Amino acid sequence: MAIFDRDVGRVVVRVVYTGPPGVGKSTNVRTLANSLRARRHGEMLSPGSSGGASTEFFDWLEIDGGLVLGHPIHCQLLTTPGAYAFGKRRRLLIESADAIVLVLEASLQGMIDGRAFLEAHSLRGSTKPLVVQLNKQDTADAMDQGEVRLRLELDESVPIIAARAADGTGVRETVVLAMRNAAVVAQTAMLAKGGIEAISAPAETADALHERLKPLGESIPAPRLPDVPLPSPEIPAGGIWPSTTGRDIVRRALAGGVCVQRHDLAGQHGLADGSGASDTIILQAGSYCLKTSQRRHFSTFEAARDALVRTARLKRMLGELLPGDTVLCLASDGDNGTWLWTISPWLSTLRSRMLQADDDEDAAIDALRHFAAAAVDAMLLASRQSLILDLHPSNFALDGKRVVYVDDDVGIGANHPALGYALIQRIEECAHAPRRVEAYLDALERGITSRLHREDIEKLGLPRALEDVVIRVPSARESVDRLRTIVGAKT
Ligand SMILES: Nc1nc2c(ncn2[C@@H]2O[C@H](COP(=O)(O)OP(=O)(O)OP(=O)(O)O)[C@@H](O)[C@H]2O)c(=O)[nH]1
Ligand SMILES: [Mg+2]
Repeated sequence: MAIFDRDVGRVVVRVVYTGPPGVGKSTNVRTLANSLRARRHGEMLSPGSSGGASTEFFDWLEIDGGLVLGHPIHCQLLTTPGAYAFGKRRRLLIESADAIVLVLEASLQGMIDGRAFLEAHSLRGSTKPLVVQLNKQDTADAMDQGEVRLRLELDESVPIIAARAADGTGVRETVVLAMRNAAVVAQTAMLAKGGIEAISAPAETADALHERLKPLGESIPAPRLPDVPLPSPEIPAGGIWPSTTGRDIVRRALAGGVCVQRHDLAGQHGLADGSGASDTIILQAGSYCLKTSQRRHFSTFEAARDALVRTARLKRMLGELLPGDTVLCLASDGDNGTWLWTISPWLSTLRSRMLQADDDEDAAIDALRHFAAAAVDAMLLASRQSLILDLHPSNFALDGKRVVYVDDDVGIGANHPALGYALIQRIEECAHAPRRVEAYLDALERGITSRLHREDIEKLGLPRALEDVVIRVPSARESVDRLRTIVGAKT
């Protein structure tokens, strides 16, 4: 709330930088503290900080700049914590702002987080003026302002500034616009209330604000996790893949400070529908999935590192089937050994899409078509690169419009033992819904005809694989025969 502080003879306004965890809010203010030495009052403060990289209360920097109705302006620049656990503190800080800067990462994931953040904090259409900063333009998949405006449905009145806060680009443009917004708010308040005296009050200090925030939103206690060390961005070289971008992704995944173990998913599909039992530990951390299992526990760091190198090589061979932002990371537990974790975006699998789509014919058909495309991809990998995927819909997901393989098990071999069963199982499951079966077979036919060669079919032993499967649902027989004919036509 803009006020006139008689003691300093200035109008005091507050600009608050907010946004999801790890997007670069503190980096913005730190950069300004270094570049605006002449205009700042005192150092940048981070009260209550326990020394970690994430902000727990706020960063604070006071700078001078501009005039409002002839009175000099003094601006408090603040950041909020990004971590989900500090939501109450974040809300109070946003509430106290005259103008807001929403910092987002310019990536696809940044847009998903940004949209959720806009909604959760009602920033769209808020009475507080907003500037959006698209940070980390130096990363590979950075989007431009036009695309972001469309994706976030921001109208033209909200400025979007491209930035690389780490090297200072766009930082000053952002603060200039936000301070101008805050000055307009102050001017409007002064005119509405009848002059400077009407908004006269002592300005809040950083200490006072810290006291106000202390009782709020103690970190939400993390639920008890299995006795397995979590991945960390501090892992030494050789313990993380890809080595260049991996640390940032791990940091982002853990930035929320809350991991939830998803007992409901691990092993669930195993015994129930024949895709094998599982000893997997699955954690959800914000919009990321962290996975490990007893089979990925090694007695020495070296053995775990060998497994990481092997797994990374296989992951790379997945090509387009590898989800973006996938990381392999070792986590050591002293003498108790080392665990190999996979971190990837949290995606809904084709299996869960099929289950959710039970009453929705179009959604079910869409999931089956994607599975058919994934099956053809898997056949190509098996035939041409001897890479064996576990062909079950719970192991595939949609990453945007792309089908990806989310399981860690990738085998090497000349033939794909479960191929026939994997293809026929979907027909049997949907035998009660002829439109679904037809759409699935059409999609398989298209893929097999246009993408597989006769040599692929022969190498995979596909006709034999289909003949060998025992059909358990009599009404599926005709459709299975059609699949056999499709494959037969290629040989
Ligand atoms: N590649 C790249 N990294 C950046 C950029 N800006 C900031 N970072 C890095 O992003 C990480 C997080 O930055 P912070 O400024 O601490 O992020 P924050 O939004 O304050 O994070 P919380 O306080 O946890 O919410 C740091 O490692 C920064 O160096 C940028 O423009 N490009
Ligand atoms: Mg911060």
